[in-house]
Amino acid sequence: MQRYAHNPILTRRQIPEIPPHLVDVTSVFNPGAAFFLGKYRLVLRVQNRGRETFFVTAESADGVNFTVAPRELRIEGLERVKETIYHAYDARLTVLDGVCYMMFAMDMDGGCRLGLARTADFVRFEFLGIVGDGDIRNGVLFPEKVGGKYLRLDRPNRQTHDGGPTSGSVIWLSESDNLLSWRPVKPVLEGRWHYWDELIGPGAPPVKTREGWLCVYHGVATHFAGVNIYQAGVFLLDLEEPSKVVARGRQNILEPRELYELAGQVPNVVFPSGMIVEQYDAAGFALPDSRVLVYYGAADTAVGLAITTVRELLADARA
Ligand code: BMA
Repeated sequence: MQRYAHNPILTRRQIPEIPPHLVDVTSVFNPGAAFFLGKYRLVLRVQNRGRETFFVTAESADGVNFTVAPRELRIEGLERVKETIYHAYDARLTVLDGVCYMMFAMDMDGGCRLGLARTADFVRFEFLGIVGDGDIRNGVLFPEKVGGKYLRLDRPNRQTHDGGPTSGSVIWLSESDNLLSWRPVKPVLEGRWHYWDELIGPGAPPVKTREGWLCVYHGVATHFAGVNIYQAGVFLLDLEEPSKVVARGRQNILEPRELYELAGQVPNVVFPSGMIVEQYDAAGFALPDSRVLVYYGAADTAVGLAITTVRELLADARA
């Protein structure tokens, strides 16, 4: 992938003052992305100096120059959750049947939960519920039903070290009849110990291509002293049987190299969370030569953009 020449595309400086919570914010990162209602749209994770987390939307006509909305995104109905939600973050956006769905992580006392919301206008977001049992993160919804079921990839969390945040090394396929209650189907992809992707999690929602479901994910190398390295990679799932891996790239496709990826709130992080494919054929398959915009969190501090094509990502998955 090629980094956009004027990266990062969003930093704390582009976040308008939104009193009382968002004044002189610390960071903006891990955006959900979708092309919806004729515009490129992001749901940003914004953190203030209290290390409190908020969602803010942004829109763009070209996928590169974004205008950030001067208001917090409040998810209507989230107050129905009676337990404390310490942080809601890492939105993943999927347009399905003309509605934009947002799956996101919620840090709560029992661990991390997945929340689901939807919007028809990108202004009002309606909370649909907590979708999934147990400690789980990185839920990404498929853009259509497969075999009559709604599908998502997700990543159950396990304790990796005492007191540290939970993480995981297996991506699962889950299915649902109504988007609200979900069942795990099968483990799909495992971390590769000793290499770049030891811990893994889904990145952006899968994209339908003639060769399979194209998936971008993040991998964490944990075997270096000092600091973990977060990178992006790509794999391909079978179109009809998405629990089957067709191909998986051996190397990462983006790794921390630029200063804004190497230094920040969490150093050495590129965290892909949104992917927009610009062109599809009449049957809904991504065109091989379509431009692909991959949005990622850089060092948990800023938003980066990497640009490629469907063809290149498919080749990377087979390399
Ligand atoms: C992951 C998640 C992401 C974060 C990344 C790097 O486990 O918490 O939200 O960007 O770590 O800190």
